Amino acid sequence: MILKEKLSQIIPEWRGRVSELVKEHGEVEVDRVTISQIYGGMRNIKSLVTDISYVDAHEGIRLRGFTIPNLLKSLPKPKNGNVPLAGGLYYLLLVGEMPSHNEAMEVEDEWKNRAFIPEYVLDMLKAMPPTANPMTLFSQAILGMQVESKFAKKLMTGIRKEDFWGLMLEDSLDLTARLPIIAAYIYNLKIREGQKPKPNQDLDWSANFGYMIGITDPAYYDLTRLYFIIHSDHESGNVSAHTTHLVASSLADIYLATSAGMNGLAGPLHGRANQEVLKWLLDVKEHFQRVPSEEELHQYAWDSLNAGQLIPGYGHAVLRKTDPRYTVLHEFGMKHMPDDEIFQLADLVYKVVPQVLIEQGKVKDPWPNVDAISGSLQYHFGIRDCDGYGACDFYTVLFGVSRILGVTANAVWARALNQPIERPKSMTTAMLEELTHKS
Ligand code: CMX
Repeated sequence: MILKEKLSQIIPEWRGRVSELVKEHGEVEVDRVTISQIYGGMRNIKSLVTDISYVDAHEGIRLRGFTIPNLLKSLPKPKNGNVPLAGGLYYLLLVGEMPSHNEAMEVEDEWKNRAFIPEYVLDMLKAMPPTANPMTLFSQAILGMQVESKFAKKLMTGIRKEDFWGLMLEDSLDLTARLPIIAAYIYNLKIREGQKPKPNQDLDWSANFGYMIGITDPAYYDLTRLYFIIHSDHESGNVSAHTTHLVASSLADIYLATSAGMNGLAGPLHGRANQEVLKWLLDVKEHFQRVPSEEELHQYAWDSLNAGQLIPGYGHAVLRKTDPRYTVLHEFGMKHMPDDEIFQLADLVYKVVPQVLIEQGKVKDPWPNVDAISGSLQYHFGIRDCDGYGACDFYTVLFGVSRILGVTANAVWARALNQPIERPKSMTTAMLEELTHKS
């Protein structure tokens, strides 16, 4: 298998590089930690390492050194589409080199061969009440498949530490291969009378999701490719990535770890913001019974803030500029749906809300993140009405399908480099007060 071969070649060199760094320079200080950082959600405490992606506050994400626009230009594309293959992205995340078209297709084929969902998973999802949140079902499906973990089985029978990563890779490929089918089944359970999804052998991993929920528009297939690439990774400190890393650090397998990560993604301050944004947009439209003027929206945004509400899709813990993932989705919208009212409203919000947040003076980043626009594009293609409200509680599942590419790639590398169990130290308030007396 191409990924295993490539990784077997490069892992020994990385092991040497890391062990020399720690052995020769282990005492070098990276940064200081302040009391406000300890109380303030550990913002900007540099205590994690990943070579897969890096977020610069002003430039945004780079995946293996590639900015989002560069990535979209350089990754191999399918013959029948204008946006790259997720198989190529997964190769890049894992191996660290831009794949050829053949190499990207090898990963896609690897996924096709493993794209099978055990019947018990479908039964389990079907048995849940219709009101169950799609993210609960998604996390549950992942956790349910833990019974098949090759890593967990071998760990019980004894396996050398150096070989852990190979089994993490096996599990990661099994899991990622199945995710579009699981996501499609959850969607179909909600609004397509539980139709059992059957992948189309002629389509790639991303487009197949669209096919399995009954969409045949090639523009939507391009949107799935774009969506699954840009949400894949956002360095290691965000809740979904960090949770997955933390849980896997206890030698939990990839199913246990990513299911936990997905529970974090389901929070409204993280991945669920994409749904909250759409609800916000639909509320605005209902309130005015049309797309409002800039002045009306300015007042509406102020009223939301004055009522103590967040404006979803705006702000970020690291970014301090418009998220480049927002920009590429916006470009996609301008090309495919410039006249769509909800897309136009999302666009208007971008003209108005940053100014309102700047006037309020509280947020560190008044600019849109990826979630500010992603739902409106899904809505345009008919992914809606999953919750009887018009919006769709399903969007975060799509974020999850993509995010698992990044977190599994990181988990494979964490095992390859033998990263130990995570265990930061806590202190008491009295201890911190005591420190202030000394300083
Ligand atoms: N609307 C209103 N107030 C906001 C705000 C927003 N969009 N973003 C931040 N604030 C407020 C915070 O609640 C905080 O208020 P208090 O001082 O009263 O507690 C203050 O501004 C300062 O916050 P910050 O330092 O700028 O932001 P954080 O790093 O603490 O939080 C984030 C970052 C993303 C959680 C926050 O900006 C937010 O809640 N945004 C809206 C939800 C959202 O879009 N989340 C998705 C993020 C991307 C993702 O993970 O998918």
